[in-house]
Amino acid sequence: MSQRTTEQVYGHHIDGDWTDGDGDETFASENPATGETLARFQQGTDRDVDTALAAAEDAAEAWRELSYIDRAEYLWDIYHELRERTDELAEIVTKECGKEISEGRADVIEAYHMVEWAAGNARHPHGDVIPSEIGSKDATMRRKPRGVVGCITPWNFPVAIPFWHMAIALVEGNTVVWKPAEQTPWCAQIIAEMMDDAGVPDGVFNMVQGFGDAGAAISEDDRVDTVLFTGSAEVGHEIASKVGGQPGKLAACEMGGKNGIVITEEADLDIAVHSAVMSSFKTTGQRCVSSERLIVHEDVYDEFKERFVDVAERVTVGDPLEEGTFMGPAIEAEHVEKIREHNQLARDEGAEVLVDREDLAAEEIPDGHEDGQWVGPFVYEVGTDETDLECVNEECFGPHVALLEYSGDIEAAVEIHNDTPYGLAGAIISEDYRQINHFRDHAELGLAYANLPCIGAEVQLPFGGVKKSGNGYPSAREAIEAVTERTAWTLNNSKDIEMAQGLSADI
Ligand code: UN1
Repeated sequence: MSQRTTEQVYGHHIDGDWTDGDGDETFASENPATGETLARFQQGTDRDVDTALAAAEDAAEAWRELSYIDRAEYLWDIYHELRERTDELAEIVTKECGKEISEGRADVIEAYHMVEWAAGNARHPHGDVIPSEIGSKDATMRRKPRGVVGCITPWNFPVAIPFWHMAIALVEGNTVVWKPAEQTPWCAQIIAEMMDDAGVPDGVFNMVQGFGDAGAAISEDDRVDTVLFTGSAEVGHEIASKVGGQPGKLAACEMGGKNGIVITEEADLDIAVHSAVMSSFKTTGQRCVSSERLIVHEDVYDEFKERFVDVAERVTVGDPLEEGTFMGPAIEAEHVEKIREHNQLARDEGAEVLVDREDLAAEEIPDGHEDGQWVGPFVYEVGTDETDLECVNEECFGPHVALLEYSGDIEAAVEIHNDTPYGLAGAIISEDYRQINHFRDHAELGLAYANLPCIGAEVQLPFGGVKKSGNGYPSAREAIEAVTERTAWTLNNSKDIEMAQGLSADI
């Protein structure tokens, strides 16, 4: 099932059927490490989205009538398949998005963790019993599915993030129309095959391959009740303002950040270097939680800088399928260009460049990988009076990281940390609990870590950001809020009508 041919063109999955859809255009999935074409796919049109939404609407009523536990049964099948095929799927993730193989595996593992959480949660309470002022009244909160959920997902977690959205939406009784990232259609095809194999009823799950126009057609359609989006700030802000602003519609968007790590004078520098290298360079800096700012106290600055630069100079950038490679390629040529532009911006703004592996040396590029999208670490320093430079405020989404030296106390560090329009993930490295607690209470973040990298969140935690990083949590427990309505359900057990707030019931 996972063998693909480049002759066949794979289609969409709409209303329980595989279909080529309405369009004539096709697009290719490419291995960013080699430039090789992996498979070809149909490019979805507005009409395909329309057909998928009609199917999702038709299927909604019967799906919501099933019990939570019956709906979860479909996901348990997928859970077992993801577990059984982890290594095979990890290789596909790595081939299609270039993440090194342990990350490919972690992506699939994160996916089945999410499926396990969502399906297991079907047996947990889904409402509240709430006290009433009136003894004879039963007051409760009951949940109902919102209806049709549009899911728009990124390429960097091509298996995990689709399940963040869809596992929750489906178990809660919604039907789904999904537009996967155009860079990872092969992973999407496999997920759709799993839904098909699990026998998810026709129209409950629909997948339309394609580009941003197909995503926009989903998010802007009135039949969609909730949009779950994870991806770039540019697209997320557009969806949040267009969709979130419409009465009756809801958008939970999680976007990027200009994530920072504060390394205080009380830091264990082994932990500091290790955490910073993981946070800045894993996934070639292409996680929305990757760190692009290291805010380091003057007392430890020189030593930290020397050790960090040393590792950044020698981390392996190479064949992502080889165990032990630290960083694979960037996702595509256009993105390499964007990373280069960010690096150039730092140079133009007068930053002191400490590591420049933008052009990898020819001997670093593995044989047969000459057409890969290679770009290595870029590290620079700027003064603390330069925190308004564009290079330290705009997200690069690459292995591009600034060192900022600070003096003074933890308050000063947190002030620099917060001086960005974003607020997704961040960390403090310190052995002093007062500094750690100050960071916990004052850093403007959705995900805050102490003495750890700021990547690698677990699925049972809330995942989302503050400020420009998002307006919602499209995963785990918090995603339930986005895909359900809450009804305050009140029942009178008496023959008399008695009102709250002392309101007279006399007529
Ligand atoms: C993303 O960065 O786009 O916390 C998602 C992490 C992963 C998810 C990252 N669990 O690093």
